[in-house]
Amino acid sequence: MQGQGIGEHPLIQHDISRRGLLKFCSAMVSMLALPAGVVPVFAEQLNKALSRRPSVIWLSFQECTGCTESFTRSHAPTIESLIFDYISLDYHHTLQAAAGEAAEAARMEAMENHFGSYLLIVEGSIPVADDGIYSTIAGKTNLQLLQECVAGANAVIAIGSCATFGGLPAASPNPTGASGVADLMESGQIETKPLINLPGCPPIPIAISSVLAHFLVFEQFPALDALRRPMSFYGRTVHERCSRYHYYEEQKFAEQFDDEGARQGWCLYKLGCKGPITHNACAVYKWNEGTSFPIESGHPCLGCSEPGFWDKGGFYINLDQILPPVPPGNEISEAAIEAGQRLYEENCIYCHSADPSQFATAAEKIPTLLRSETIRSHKRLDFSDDQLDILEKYLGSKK
Ligand code: FSX
Ligand code: SF4
Ligand code: F3S
Repeated sequence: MQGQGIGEHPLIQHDISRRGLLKFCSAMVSMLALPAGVVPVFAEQLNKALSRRPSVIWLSFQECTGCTESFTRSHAPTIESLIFDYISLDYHHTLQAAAGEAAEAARMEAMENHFGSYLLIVEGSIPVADDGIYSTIAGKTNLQLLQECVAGANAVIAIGSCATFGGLPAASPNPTGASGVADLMESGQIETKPLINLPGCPPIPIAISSVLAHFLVFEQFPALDALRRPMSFYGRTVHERCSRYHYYEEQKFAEQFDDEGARQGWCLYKLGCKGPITHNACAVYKWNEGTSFPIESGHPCLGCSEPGFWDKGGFYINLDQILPPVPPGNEISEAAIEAGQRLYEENCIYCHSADPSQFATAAEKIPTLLRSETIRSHKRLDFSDDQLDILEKYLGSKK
């Protein structure tokens, strides 16, 4: 394929013009927050990578198939879905034509032929209680299947909140011991490989195709946050880009689902919206070809892309009621330490040391500094007074 220009791109034979391909690549580059100048190289490298028909094995465990549905049905056959036509999707329970032994034989063959170089996509959580007996495929537990497939993968993409953090199947009391891929890597139950998390129930389809394209082009994942989510899609909260944000600022809140505020499209904070603490780009990219997303359709954000989705905080409970209380004086509760650590890890470590004891600024100066927005990167932060207090106390406790 050396020297092949994008004019001979396989996608072009699929009625996608060269211009269309460049337009697609420039959208991907912008979504991935890469410099605009890389578009031609991106297109060229994507061409080369797709010409090799990279092998992908897609495993589905405890889930509702919403992630696959979201990805395959949200767009008419556009270039994103054609990417899937040009990778070699060697195993996918829902999409493959083969069944039973033939399907397993296809998986074994792909693993043997591409050992060390195939990409593994995991959808759904993995039950590990009672030796994993709660979900088996072809006589193997999900955990065994995952162990086998991770061993030969060059990287793993965990898709959806179930595969990333356990999601709905891990809701209390979690009888099956449902776990996400990262936890299994951390506990040594599966081999550690480069891993990216794309949470959301379901995740945004374009985040899946962009990450896939990035990996095909650069052979590595884009910049990740502390929860292994791509910063370009999960670096900001839903709240920051919400279409109802101006109502939040004007303190115009719907108090009931059928009151005048709800009819006027006011902010849903008082109906339990978790947008202020939820990192996702759904407010920008939306679903069904950009038609809508939960808040635009009148429902508060449920925090579907955060760990603890389902158990952490009731869906309709006002955030003020679940943010940890701040004790008087300089005491700090365990819940506040946990919340402070989370605030620090999700917002501060991109510029400051991951070790909070190395944080240079005096803790008591932090609220004033952040409120003043003198530092450009602080402008995107939107901490409440309680959160600033928690952050100050947390960092103070680490000195
Ligand atoms: Fe989970 Fe995805 Fe929610 Fe469903 O597969 S993230 S339950 S949308 O389908 O895993
Ligand atoms: Fe939007 Fe929710 Fe923030 Fe209100 S609280 S602006 S509805 S994200
Ligand atoms: Fe999920 Fe909240 Fe967006 S529930 S889809 S992160 S609005």
